[in-house]
Amino acid sequence: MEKATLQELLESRLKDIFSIEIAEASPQELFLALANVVKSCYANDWSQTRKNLLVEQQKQAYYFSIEFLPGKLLKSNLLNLGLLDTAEELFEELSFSLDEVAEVEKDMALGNGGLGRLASCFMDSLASLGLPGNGNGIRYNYGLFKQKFVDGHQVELPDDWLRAGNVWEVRKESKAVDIQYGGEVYLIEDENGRLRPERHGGYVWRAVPYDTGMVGYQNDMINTLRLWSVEVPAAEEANYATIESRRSLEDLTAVLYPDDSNERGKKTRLMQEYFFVSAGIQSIVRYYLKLNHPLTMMSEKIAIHINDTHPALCVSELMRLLLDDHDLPWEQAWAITVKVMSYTNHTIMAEALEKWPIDLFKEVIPRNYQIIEEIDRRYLEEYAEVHEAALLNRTRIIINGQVHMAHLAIIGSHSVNGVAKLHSDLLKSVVLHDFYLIFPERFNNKTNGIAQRRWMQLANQPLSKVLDTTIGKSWRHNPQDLQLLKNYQEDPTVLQRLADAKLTNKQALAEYIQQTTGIEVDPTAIFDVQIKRLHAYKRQLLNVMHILKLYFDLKDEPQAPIHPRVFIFGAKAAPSYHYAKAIIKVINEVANLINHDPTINDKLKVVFLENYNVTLAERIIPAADVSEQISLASKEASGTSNMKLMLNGAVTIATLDGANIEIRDAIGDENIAIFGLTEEEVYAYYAQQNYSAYAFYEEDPVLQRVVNAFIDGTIPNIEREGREVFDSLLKYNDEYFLLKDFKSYCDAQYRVDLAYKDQQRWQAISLMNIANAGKFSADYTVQNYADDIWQIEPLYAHVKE
Ligand code: 26Q
Repeated sequence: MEKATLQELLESRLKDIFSIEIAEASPQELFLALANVVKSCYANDWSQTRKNLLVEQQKQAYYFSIEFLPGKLLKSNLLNLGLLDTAEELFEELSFSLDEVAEVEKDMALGNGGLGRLASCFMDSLASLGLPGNGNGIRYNYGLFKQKFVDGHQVELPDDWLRAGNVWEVRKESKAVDIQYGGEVYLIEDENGRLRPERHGGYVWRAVPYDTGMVGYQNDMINTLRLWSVEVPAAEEANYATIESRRSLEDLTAVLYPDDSNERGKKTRLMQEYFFVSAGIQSIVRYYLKLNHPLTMMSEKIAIHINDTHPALCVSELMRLLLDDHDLPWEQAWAITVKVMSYTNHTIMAEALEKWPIDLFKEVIPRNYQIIEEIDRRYLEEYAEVHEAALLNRTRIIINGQVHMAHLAIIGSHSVNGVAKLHSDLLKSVVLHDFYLIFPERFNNKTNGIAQRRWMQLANQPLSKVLDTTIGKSWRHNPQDLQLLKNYQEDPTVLQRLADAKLTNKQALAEYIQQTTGIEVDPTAIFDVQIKRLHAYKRQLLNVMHILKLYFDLKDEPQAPIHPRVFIFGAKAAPSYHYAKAIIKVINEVANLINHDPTINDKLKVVFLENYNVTLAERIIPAADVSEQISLASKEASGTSNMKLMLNGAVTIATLDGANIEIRDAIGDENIAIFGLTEEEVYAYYAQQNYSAYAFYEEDPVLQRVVNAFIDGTIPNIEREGREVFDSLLKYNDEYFLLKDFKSYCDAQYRVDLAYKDQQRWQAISLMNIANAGKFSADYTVQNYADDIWQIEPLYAHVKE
């Protein structure tokens, strides 16, 4: 599209909506008008995609996820439609900046972290690969809380993201479905001797879908992300006359649960899970029946993916529809279900595995509970002759009065995958070992990936331009072509261009830091970044301990030859995660101490940026020199910020955990700083139960000084939090082995400092990181899901050349 055409469209939208000219428009008005223009640019392709799907009847995948984390969509849609450069030029010509307009959009934060962002990267890749793939989730009225720091403590504020409306969504009233909750279900024999459920009591709520177009990268493909919102069913308005009765209904899709590991036993959470599962499965079955094929062939047209256990009820809900509404015999319904379903596990932390008390299940979803009991009974019966009773009792679905959601998902799916090689291996050998004995053929690995369009093309335009001029533009379509950069490892001009792009990004971040926190940072310092949810296992505290060590080194010897560093943190803690909040307070007070200590002479700065989210990630990642991936080996299923930072040329300090191992394999030991216990060593400690944190503390004076700093008054204002941290390390024997890994972490940090001082060498390492990041493209990951698990193919009309 020509710039002039875009301008005309924009002008006419501004007239239509606000009756104003471009020159008088505010960024808000420009955003809304431009977003509407963008929407109209893909409107035709969206309906055409749907038509093509109906005509071709190709198999489609449905990605069920209780979280999606798309961030802002304006620039991403412009990019994928091929309009980004045009829009940027136009706005410049009109003396506006597109960035200022894009800034107006609310960051769509309907997820906690890695799992939700992965779902959104997958949506981007599905559309960009021309694959028929739909998202199915919940339209929360409030996204993940906004984080503020008050006196160094985290305070949570509501994220009222829908207040000014959401331009991208389309309400589809006609596609609403009813969701049944509660009551009692009796099984009554009908004239054919078949048991039929008869429901007494209970209530029906309405699920209304809001669809958002997922725009493919320059291929005219528009997939659909369908998010469900709760409403009072029209026929029942009278029953919801009181404010209280409405409130409990409206609570259902009001908020996202802000805990990314273990929110336990909450009825509303279970109702949410059933809500988007039942709505999604009903709408899929309805669609499938339109195609006029027998239900027994459903797996030839439909693949349903269970993203972690939160949508595991897909299994019992599809069974319910096939049995109760479509009269299929159990065996047929079960065969269909297992062929249609697949499941991804995202955690090995035992405490995060989802379980529900059976009483709650009976109360909220009685018919699904009956079906789960029957799946459980038949499971024991079917395998009784093949496996020992003890094994079956450990793997059955209902154990000790609780429904085990992972067991339901595994037994009801044909595929179970982990999210990195190590993680998938640990699933087989430890976490899900019992299931591996029974269903070895179901287990496979799909290492996570990231959307390189958002994380390079959008977030890092300076580097993208360097890539274009150096290796051509093919990497924009095919991220594997980043490999071409390897030819320039020793080319000083290219290395200098990369360094210049990095500096530009660091200057921009420095300005943001100055504006938002008042802290001055030097763009020529090393920008050392740890951005992820705050969790004990991710060991932000280990990072803090190393910072304290450097602080003491400089106190002892102010001229110590360390290159200046800015440590940058971004992290939210679950509101109920007391210990994580204590760490936030500690980091903020350490920052206060160091940033204001004149003897440090600005050699160290610590910056904890508020409200880490997708938009902030897009600012931080392009400016990072060092990427902190320091979880205790075996605990981080994959990690994805490791991939984003690598793609943007940051050098990684890492334990051999999650996808870090595959990153190391891709770039070689000389281009990454590895440290710490291996997964085998961690498990050996568990087996021998002989870890003594105190022993490490006792023998290392440096470590002593650092650990003591939490309680000896060195860091002001952390009396309570410092004691909690100190106790976690010494009184409770340091569950995540920080004291054990401290020395090797400091050594790795020292190697990084040395490497940075040799700028030529550093740039070459950075280049190798960028060049090898193509492997971690979500395009590649999603292609593997499509080939191995879903068996879906690109929609014929949208295949990229
Ligand atoms: C469960 C029950 C009740 C309430 C909330 C939850 C809940 C919500 C979110 C449990 C877990 C999550 C999110 C988990 C998550 O983000 N895991 C991360 O997934 C990434 C993508 O695979 C991996 O890269 C990370 O390693 C993993 O930690």
